[in-house]
Amino acid sequence: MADRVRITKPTTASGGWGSLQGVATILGREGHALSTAALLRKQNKHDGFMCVSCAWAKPEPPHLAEFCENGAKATAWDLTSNRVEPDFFAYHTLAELEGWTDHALEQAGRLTEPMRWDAATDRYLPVPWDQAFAAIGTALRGFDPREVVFYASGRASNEATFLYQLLARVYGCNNLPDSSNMCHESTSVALPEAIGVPVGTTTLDDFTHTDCILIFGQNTAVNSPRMLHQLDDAVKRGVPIINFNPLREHGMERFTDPQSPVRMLVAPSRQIAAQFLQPRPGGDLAALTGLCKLLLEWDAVGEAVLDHEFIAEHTHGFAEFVAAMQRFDWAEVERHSGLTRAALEAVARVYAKAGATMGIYGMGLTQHRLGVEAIRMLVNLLLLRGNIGKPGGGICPVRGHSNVQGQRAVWMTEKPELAPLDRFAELFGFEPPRDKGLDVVESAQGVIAGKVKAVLQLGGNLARSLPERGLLEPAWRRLPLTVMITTKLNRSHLVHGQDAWLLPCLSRIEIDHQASGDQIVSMEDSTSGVHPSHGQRQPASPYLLSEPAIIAGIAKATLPFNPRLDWDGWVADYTRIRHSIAACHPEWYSDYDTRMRRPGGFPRANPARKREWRTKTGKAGFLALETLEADPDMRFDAPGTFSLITVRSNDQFNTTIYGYDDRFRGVHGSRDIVFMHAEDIAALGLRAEQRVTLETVAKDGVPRAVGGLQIVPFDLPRGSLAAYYPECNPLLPLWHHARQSHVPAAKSIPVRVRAEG
Ligand SMILES: Nc1nc2c(c(=O)[nH]1)N[C@H]1C(S)=C(S)[C@@H](COP(=O)(O)OP(=O)(O)OC[C@H]3O[C@@H](n4cnc5c(=O)[nH]c(N)nc54)[C@H](O)[C@@H]3O)O[C@H]1N2
Ligand SMILES: Nc1nc2c(c(=O)[nH]1)N[C@H]1C(S)=C(S)[C@@H](COP(=O)(O)OP(=O)(O)OC[C@H]3O[C@@H](n4cnc5c(=O)[nH]c(N)nc54)[C@H](O)[C@@H]3O)O[C@H]1N2
Ligand SMILES: [Mo]
Repeated sequence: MADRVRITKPTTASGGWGSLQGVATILGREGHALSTAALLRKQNKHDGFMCVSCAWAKPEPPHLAEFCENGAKATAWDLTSNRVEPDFFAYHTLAELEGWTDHALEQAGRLTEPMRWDAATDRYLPVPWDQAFAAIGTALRGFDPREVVFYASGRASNEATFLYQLLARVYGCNNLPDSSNMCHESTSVALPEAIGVPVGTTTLDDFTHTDCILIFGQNTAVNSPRMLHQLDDAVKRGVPIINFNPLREHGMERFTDPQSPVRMLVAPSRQIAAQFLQPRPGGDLAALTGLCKLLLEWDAVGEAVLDHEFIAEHTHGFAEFVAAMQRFDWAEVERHSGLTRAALEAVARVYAKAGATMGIYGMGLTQHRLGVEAIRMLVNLLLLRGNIGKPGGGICPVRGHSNVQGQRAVWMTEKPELAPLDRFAELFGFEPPRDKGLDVVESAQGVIAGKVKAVLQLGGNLARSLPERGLLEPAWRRLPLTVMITTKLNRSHLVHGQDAWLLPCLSRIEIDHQASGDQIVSMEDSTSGVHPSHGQRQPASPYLLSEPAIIAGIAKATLPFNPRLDWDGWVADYTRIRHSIAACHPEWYSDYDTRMRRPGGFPRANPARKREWRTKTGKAGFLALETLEADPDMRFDAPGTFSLITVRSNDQFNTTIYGYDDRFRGVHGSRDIVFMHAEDIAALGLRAEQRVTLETVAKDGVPRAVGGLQIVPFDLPRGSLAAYYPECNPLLPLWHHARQSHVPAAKSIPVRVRAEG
């Protein structure tokens, strides 16, 4: 059984001494405090490396220390002095390792050599690179390409990712799911229809001009802490910040700047959120509807709160939208949002008076059954006052992985219409497949049904990050081939296919030496800024290859010879990869290599910023909503049914668990917990710290349960629960995903609570 939880008062200030202590602890634990501390000064700097943690924008000029507690942890975790060398497996069979925690697996250290699973001994054994490529190539040539999935987790560079998607397409499929499929795909579906681009419109500059910031379901202090600088600057200017989050996230309430030692000593932490509203999970759809209704009502009685000029010139669908808003009554808005009309009026008043306004959001909007619709409603609200394409205003999806936005931009996508296939054909002399590929949910369905035969992973840990663990794990073990391009050991390497490979790669922080010299790679941040990243450290092992070199090795061993696909030339000099990317899409990437090297990199073109709407009608689109229910197919009001939110702690990066504390939520020593409202605890006759089992409420006959969770009382709406991802992923049915984008609805899982023992 897991460790017992220790509950304390939450740390109220993000940043500050707590954050510095967190950095010091992790640096010490990973065994090289001083040298890593020196390295951190290079983090997110133009001549340094881009952080491997989040995708938040990199200002130019940067702050003196452009890193945060969690970025420092991520750097130290990559550069650990621990190693998993082949003799590690002489001591540990995979069956034994399955008993290890996810934390212990990754903490064992960096993988050093390519390895293949040996069934006779149940161990990974080293294999030279050329033999590994030859064997993988032979295996891949034996499959129908449509049975093979090429997954990427959002960390790999634009250069590696471009080669990876080319490998898949020349091989013959568009099965290119990305971590984005579990994350911001709702954004990629919602925004093109609304404003003609799949990405946000704001830049760092907008933070200095904005008059109001609305944040929906994004936990800045934990998941993109460097953004606290921009929020803090805005607060100093008196800009109201209004937060919508079912959980009272203490890290979002106060902030002390760890970069300002004087302020840490003399000044109390500064209040970040001016107003904090706690909707029900998925209640944002109704809350946003309420806000829009209020503006429409006030404008109708003569208060000039709408930007009619903008609406007339730049939008379509306004009349239908107004009619739809009128169909919902206030009782419905209040019931579905869990917020009172008065609370929404207080927010609408601030918004109606504010000049430029930004709408920031994260997984709290995207990971719902109606995640796409919720984003469209936020755009509706912004459009009402002309807040897209004006300085200080705009929509700001906060991306997750450090290069997830860049990956989708360089055509890591299962949707063939989003890739310049004709250009690929012309430039590289092959006929790209034109049929739609599998996204993450469809890939997992294919694995369970036995239709998918092989999965390649460029990073990531699908055995942990995907829904439906109970059905997926046994199916995964039946896969004929799994190939993992990876830095560290994780669960997906233990729950492996029949023929299983570990191909260890360089971390981005390491020096990548190729025939033409040391290489630079590039990535795109949440505000479409493309930046270079220079490796700084000697590789963890002399046997490691870079991601581009591994992809090229597989490609050459798998694909027929084609002189226009210069795999060796690309690997010898990544500048050539950037030239190829630029040739595929000059509007975005002309002079890629030159522009990337300028201080601050370059912004990828974004027509919506200039109010150029590349939608079907040539205008920005209002969406007329049909329902306010968070999940029209599920009854959350049935007695005993709770809506479970799965969240990240301050001590993890996705499936990478750094430790067992979550100081912002006052949780220490365990992740096997469930947050619950005090009155719900009492109503069910339970008590704090008691262990319970959660069971999914679904009628498909699949048993889904997670046990051993200790109750932690927390400030969240009654009827909702929160617990940690990935521990609770067995509860998430594969079909419980956003209707339009297929993003797993990880923020509203219908569950029941059962007392244990
Ligand atoms: N340190 C660290 N940084 C990270 C990551 C990490 O794991 N650790 N992960 C990276 C990745 S891949 C991503 S995608 C991002 C994720 O960053 P976020 O988008 O912040 O994701 P989460 O922490 O999953 O959830 C965000 C917030 O949504 C709230 N929420 C849940 N349901 C609702 C709802 O219905 N409505 C509203 N309004 N809010 C809701 C939760 O309480 C939580 O505070 O962070 C990236 N950065
Ligand atoms: N219930 C629930 N499920 C979720 C979520 C949720 O909020 N709730 N969030 C979803 C989201 S937003 C995301 S993005 C996904 C993430 O899902 P994944 O992309 O599958 O998982 P990660 O934990 O980001 O991947 C971690 C692994 O990547 C490998 N790795 C690390 N660095 C590198 C590198 O430089 N190169 C290579 N090749 N490999 C590397 C390491 O082996 C590490 O173990 O999970 C999703 N799943
Ligand atoms: Mo993500």
